Amino acid sequence: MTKSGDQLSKLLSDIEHPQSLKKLNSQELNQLAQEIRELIINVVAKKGGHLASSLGVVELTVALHSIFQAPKDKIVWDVGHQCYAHKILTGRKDLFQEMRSLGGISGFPRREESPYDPFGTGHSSTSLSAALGIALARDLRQEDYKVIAVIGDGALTGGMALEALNYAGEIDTDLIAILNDNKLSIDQNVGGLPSHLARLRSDPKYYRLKEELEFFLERIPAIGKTMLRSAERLKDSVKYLLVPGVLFEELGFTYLGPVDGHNIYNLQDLMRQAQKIKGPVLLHAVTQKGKGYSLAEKEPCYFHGIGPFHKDTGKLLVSDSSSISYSEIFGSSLLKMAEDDESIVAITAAMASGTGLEPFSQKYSQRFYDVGIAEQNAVTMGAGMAAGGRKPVIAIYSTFLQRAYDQILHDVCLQKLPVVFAIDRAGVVGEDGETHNGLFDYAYLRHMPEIVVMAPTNGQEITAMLKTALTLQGPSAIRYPKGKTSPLSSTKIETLLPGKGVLVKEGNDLLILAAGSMLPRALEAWEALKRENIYCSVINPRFIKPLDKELICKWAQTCKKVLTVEEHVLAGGFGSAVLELFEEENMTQIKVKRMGIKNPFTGQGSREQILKLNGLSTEGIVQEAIKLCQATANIN
Ligand SMILES: Cc1ncc(C[n+]2csc(CCOP(=O)(O)OP(=O)(O)O)c2C)c(N)n1
Repeated sequence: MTKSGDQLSKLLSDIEHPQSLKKLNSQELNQLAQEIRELIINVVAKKGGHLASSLGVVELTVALHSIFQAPKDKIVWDVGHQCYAHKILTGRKDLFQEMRSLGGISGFPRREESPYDPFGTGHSSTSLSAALGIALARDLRQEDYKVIAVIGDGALTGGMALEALNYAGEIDTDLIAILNDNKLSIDQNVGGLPSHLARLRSDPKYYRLKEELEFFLERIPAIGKTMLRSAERLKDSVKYLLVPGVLFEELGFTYLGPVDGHNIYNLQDLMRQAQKIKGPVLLHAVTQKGKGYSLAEKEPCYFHGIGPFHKDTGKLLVSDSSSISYSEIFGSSLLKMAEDDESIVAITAAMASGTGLEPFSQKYSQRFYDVGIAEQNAVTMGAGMAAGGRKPVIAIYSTFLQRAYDQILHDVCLQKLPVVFAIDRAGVVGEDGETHNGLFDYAYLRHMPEIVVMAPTNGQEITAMLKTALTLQGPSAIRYPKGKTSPLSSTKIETLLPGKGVLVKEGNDLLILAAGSMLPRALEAWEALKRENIYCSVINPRFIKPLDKELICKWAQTCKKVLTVEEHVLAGGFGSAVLELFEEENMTQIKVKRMGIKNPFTGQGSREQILKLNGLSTEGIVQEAIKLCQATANIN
C-alpha cells in the first residue's frame, strides 16, 4: 500500500533497476505506476518541474521497462522533460528528490548521469535522428539490441523529426518509434499532422480491419499465406479509403495502434509485436497530459513546467505580484503597438504563453502565427512576411533560436529585411539547466551584417527597444532574461537612437560596461566600490551592435581600465565586441577584464546560484573591480 508523504511505498522501494519489473504481474505494475505518480507529484510540488508531461507517460514508461532490456536496449526520450518515471525506475529514485538543484540530477536525460540515458536531450524533435544514428551504429558493429525513440505529438511537428521519419523509411533499419500522443504541445498543437493523428485516434477502423483480415487469412490452411500476400495489395488499396496510419506506412514504417497509453497490458502487447517486426515501426499510444492529478488534467498547460506549488490548490508557493516578467511586458507592449499599427504581426514557435504572446493571440488572432516547434520555419516565414510588407515580430527563446542560425543570416540579414526578434530567456535559466540556457545569442548574432542587437535593463527599456525596432528598415533583435523586472515607470515611450548608450554613473577610476540584465548588480557594485573609495563610471550600452563607440572610448580613455559584465559566454560576447572596438580604435593600452559565463555546460541550479558560480553577483563584480584596479596600480 502507498504510504503518505514522500516515503516510498512498498513496491517502488524494492525497485532498484528495471529488471525487477519483469517479476511483477499486471496488477502490481499498475500499482507501481500509481506509486511513481504519487512520488512525481510530491517532488515536483516541492521543487518545481515538468509535471503534466511526466504524469502522462507513467504507464508507458512502466510498460517500456517491463518489456525491453535497458540499458542494453536504448530508450531515447524526445525533449526529455517527461523522463521522471524513467529516472525513478533506473536507479535514481533517491536522487530524484534533488532533481533540478545545484549538484543534483538533471530534469532531462543525460549521458553522463546514467547508462540508462543513451542520449541527452532538452531541445525538441531530436529523438528520431538520434535513435536512427544509434541503430545504424549498432548495425555497423553487428550488435543486437533494440532502439526505441519516444516522441510526443508536439515534437513530431519539428522539421528534424520529419526529416528523420523520411530517412528511417529509406534506410529500413530496425527502429521503434513510440508516438506519445497527448493531443497537446505546451499549448494547443498546430498543423496538419496533429489533425491526421486526431483522425487516427477517432477512427481506428483501418487498424481493426487490417488485424481482422490478417487473422482470418492466416488461419486458412495451405493457401492462407498466399492469400495474405494478395491481401497486402488489397490492404494497400483499402488503406487509402480508410486512411489511418497511411502516412507513416507510406514513409516505410509499420504502424501499430492506436492504443490506450494508460493501459499497461495493451501497451505491453503492442510492444512485444513491435519487437518482432523488421524495419521501422511506429507505435501510436494515446495518453492524457497530467493523467492522475485532476488539477493537471484540467490545466495541462499551466502544469507543463511549473515552480513549487501547493498540492491541493495548484497555486504557486512563491508569487510576487509587485513585479512583472520581461515576457509579460513585451507581450503587453506589443499588443498596444499593434493597436496603432495594423501591419504588425506576431510569430512564435510553440511558445505563445511562455513568450507573453497569449493576449496578442486572443485579440489579434488574424495576425498571430504559432507555427509549432519549427523555429526555422518561423524565421523564414517572418522574412517572407517582411518581404510582403508586414512587420513581423518573432518571439522565441534564445536557446531555441539557435536552430535558425542560417535562416536569420541567409533569409533575414542578407536581404536586410525588417524582422524583429524578441529573444526571451536570454542568459541563465536556472533549474532547466544547460540545454535551456540562452548564452550564445550575442555571439551568433553579433557577426551577422545588418542586424541591430539590443539588451534592455528593465521593463521601460524593453518597450522602448520594441518601439525602436519597429521603426528600423532592417533586422533587429532584443534579448532579455528569464524572470521579473520593474513595471513600466512611464507611459511615455521613447524611440532610441541606434548605437547610443547611456552613462549611468560617472567616476574616473574604472569603467564598468554592464550589458542588459547585469546593470542592476553593476550599480550595486558601484555603490559598494564607492565605500572602498573606488569611483567608477557605469555605462548601460543598450546596443550590443552597433556599440556606442564614442561614449565607450571616451570613458575608457578617462578610466584606463574597463570591466565588461554580461550574462553570456565570454567567447564572442559583449566583452569581445569591446575588445574588438579597442583594437580598431588603436586603444590596446586599455586594460580590459571580461566577466561572463566561463563554462556554459555546468548543469542546473537556481539562476542566482549559477550566476554566482560564474562570479556574476554584486560581490563578484566588486572583487573583480578591486583586482583590476590593484593590478593596474601595480603596473603604474
Ligand atoms: C527546439 C525546441 N523548441 C521548443 C521547445 C519547448 N518545448 C518543450 S516541450 C514542448 C512541447 C512538446 O510537446 P510534445 O512533444 O507533444 O510533448 P508533451 O509535453 O505534450 O508530452 C515545447 C514546445 C523545445 N524544448 N525545443
